[in-house]
Amino acid sequence: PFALAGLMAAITTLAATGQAMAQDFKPRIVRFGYGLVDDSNQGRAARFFAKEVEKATGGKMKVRAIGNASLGSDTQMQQALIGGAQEMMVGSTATLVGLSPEMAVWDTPFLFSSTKEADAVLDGPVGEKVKATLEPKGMVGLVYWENGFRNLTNNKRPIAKLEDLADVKLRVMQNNVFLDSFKALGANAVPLPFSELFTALETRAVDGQENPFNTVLSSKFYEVQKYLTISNHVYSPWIVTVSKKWWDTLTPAEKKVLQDAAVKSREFERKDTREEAAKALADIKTKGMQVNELPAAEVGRMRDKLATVNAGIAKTVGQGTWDEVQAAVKQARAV
Ligand code: TF8
Repeated sequence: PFALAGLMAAITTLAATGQAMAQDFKPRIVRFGYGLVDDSNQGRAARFFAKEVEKATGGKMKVRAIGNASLGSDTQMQQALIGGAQEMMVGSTATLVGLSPEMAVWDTPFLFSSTKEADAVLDGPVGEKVKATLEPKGMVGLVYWENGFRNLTNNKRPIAKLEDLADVKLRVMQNNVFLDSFKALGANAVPLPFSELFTALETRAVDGQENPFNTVLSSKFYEVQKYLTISNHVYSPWIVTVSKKWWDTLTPAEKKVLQDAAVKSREFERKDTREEAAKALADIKTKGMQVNELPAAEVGRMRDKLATVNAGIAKTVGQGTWDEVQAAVKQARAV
């Protein structure tokens, strides 16, 4: 009977805490926008995040994961977050460079050579520091997700040597590092929002693009692209952000729920992305794309050519941030 009484007391306490917690949360609708299709690593992680938040708030805070750039391209959503017209989004760090120049450091070609390095640096002190530069611009960065290592696709030919890029009209993200990088490689680089990319490829307005395997699959680029060249020329992070205007209206308990769910979503997303990427090449071949690996010697030439953009990146992000990132990579590599 004694044990039973203890158990009853414990249950009562639990119920009371549960109730008090539910009362901590006001009913809120959170519009969480993203650019890829629903059936993508981005979409799956956005829905995972939504479920976590609903669970933690007893259904009070409802996250609507809205994909396909239905709420706008990355840059349009950023403006909506800053203005307070939208609560949350996830998108490329590369599209934030116009607002926060420090973000350009993640666009450094060949910065990371493994996902282990990427995780350590992005989740470490310098990653936090770069993330924090968003706050004065009107956005709060929660966590980095993995977009992944980028590879080339195009309709002209397999890229077997650098010179093969010469007359390729290549879509790049809207950011000077990407523009300068591909110009340095000799391609005809054209900046375009991701939301316009499929149509641009389909109508042959551009010949090619570069993105991780996952996106080549989820966005069905294999339908409109013949050749895929494995180059792994840069690792792209995504970043989950919140409107600062809206963030400032939240209680500490609500902020904590979002932060905790974001960290859980990061673990989920990276695992999911890596599992998908590991199987992707076989899927891409089945879909009919011709796949080649950029020969090591040519990767070396690509690296050399791209090293010329590094000085520009260091200037954009500040020498201090550049040095900190380089040191963090070195440290991660040594572990
Ligand atoms: C790109 C990026 C995209 C992201 C996504 C829409 O090529 O790699 O994956 O911007 O959030 O634009």
